[in-house]
Amino acid sequence: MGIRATREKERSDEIDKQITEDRKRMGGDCKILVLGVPGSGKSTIVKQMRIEQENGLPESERATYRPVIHQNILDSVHTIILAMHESNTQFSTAQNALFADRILQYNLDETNSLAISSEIADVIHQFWQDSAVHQILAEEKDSLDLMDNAPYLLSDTSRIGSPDYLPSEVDVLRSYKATRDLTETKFKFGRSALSMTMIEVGQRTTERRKWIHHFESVTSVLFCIALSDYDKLPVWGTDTNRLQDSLATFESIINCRWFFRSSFLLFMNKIDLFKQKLTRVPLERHFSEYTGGNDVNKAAKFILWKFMQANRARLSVYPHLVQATATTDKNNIKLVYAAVKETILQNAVMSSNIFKNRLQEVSVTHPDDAEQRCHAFCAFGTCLLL
Ligand SMILES: Nc1nc2c(ncn2[C@@H]2O[C@H](COP(=O)(O)OP(=O)(O)OP(=O)(O)O)[C@@H](O)[C@H]2O)c(=O)[nH]1
Ligand SMILES: [Mg+2]
Repeated sequence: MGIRATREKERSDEIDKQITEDRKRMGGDCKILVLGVPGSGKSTIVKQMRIEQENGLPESERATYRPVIHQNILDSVHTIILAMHESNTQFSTAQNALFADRILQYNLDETNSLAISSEIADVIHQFWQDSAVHQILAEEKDSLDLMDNAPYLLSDTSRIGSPDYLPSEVDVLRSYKATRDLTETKFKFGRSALSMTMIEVGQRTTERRKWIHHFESVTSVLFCIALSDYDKLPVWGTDTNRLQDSLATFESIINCRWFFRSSFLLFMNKIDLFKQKLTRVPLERHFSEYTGGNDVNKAAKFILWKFMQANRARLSVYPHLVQATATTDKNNIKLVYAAVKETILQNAVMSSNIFKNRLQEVSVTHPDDAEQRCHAFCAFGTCLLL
């Protein structure tokens, strides 16, 4: 073996050793923080990945979503009725007006496992057939604070309201319950030694201070944005839109010192709703510098560009367009796995002695500076390929 080949072998062995040590240090488990503004689809993405990996959700778990879905239906109908009252919209029949009053007075019954009765399910079904309801939805859909999947749930109230209803996987993905506490979901990859824990943090600004210091050693941050949020008012305050709010959150997180060794997966979610909305609400109305019309690719690229501009720390960002409610998308978990592996490798290379020596060779004066690290990493990568 020549001197050069021996040196290559030594380098390769040293990297392998470093990766093994890193894994041992992390107990073979990588932490992925799932972040994003409320309602951006964090829980749905994690649920979708579980369905993908475990070939569905157990019946017992799906059954726990029944009261959540029933509450979602009731909340959605209440929102629509109140909007109709506010705008003095008349129901098509006097009977539907009476139905609306009944629905408003109805609360989920604790003695009936917090489920809607089949009788009220019928009433909601009748209500949903009223043309005035659809008219107000067409006119005010974008200003109503209605949950995204209300039309999906309301159009299926007869099935969902039946006494033996068991939610399907799609129903579970379309339901909404705000995450209040920290939730952890573990994933294992086939026969690989690597496992990951996805951590979703209940998003309340005041809570952020409590959790942020716990996550110094996260391998990757999975940041969710809801593309269709560009015309929605922010959850807190009223001066911008939820997508701007999301951008500001992303900017503060990606440039935060806790994550300087992490990679970012940017999941651009709700592409289905985004496509529909672009034809109704021009993106340029909310982002004046955008000029691409209602072309969904141009619009998504523009939003990605805005987010990439916020990446001053120049961390690795893996963007991905996604519809979290689709059970057919099988690539999310593979993408996360690939990003996590690459991040571990990069971190291993950067902490190895040979990398430190290389830092001196390529005149890196401040190894903590992201740009210099990136430059050194590229130089080192090139030298590995020689
Ligand atoms: N149509 C559609 N709905 C989606 C998509 N992703 C998420 N949703 C819906 O958006 C709502 C909110 O999703 P969640 O995953 O609960 O959002 P979250 O970010 O966990 O929200 P918090 O826990 O409150 O922070 C749910 O009703 C989901 O079904 C999507 O790609 N398309
Ligand atoms: Mg959640």
